[in-house]
Amino acid sequence: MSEQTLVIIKPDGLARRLLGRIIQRFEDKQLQISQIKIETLSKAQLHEHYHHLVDQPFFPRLLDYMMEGPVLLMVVKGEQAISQTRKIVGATDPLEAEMGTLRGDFGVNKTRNLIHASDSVDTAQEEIARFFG
Ligand code: IDP
Repeated sequence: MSEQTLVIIKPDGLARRLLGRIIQRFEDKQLQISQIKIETLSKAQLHEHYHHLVDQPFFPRLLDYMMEGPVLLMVVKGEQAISQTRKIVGATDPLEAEMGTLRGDFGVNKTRNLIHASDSVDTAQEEIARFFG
């Protein structure tokens, strides 16, 4: 089934000049980038996006990381795009993520894990609406 999902390449992905290699992985898997933009996210947007984590001890660190610089936001479209994208991205902790996944290959630690991808049909819809209207 064709789906859409939201991907955010976090600030270090841009600072480390990894955009080309990251986007290539999605295109290699026959997924399509249907919308794309680069933007610096505000504290308010991040509170909304990470509302399920605001009470976590690492939340201030996550906010600082996500506001280090601009992020790249994109809508990725295709067959089972949500689960395919989560597979390409890998586990939250880059030390546990499989090699060959983006986090496994390029992630630094549990906070600085390079990339975000929606985790369900409902969150994908919500996140695409939040960032692309
Ligand atoms: P996900 O990004 O793999 O879906 P979530 O649990 O939704 O994982 O967490 C959102 C983001 O918060 C992660 O991508 C990571 O940047 C950060 N994070 C999650 N858990 C931890 C943790 O235990 N320590 C530090 N940062 C974390």
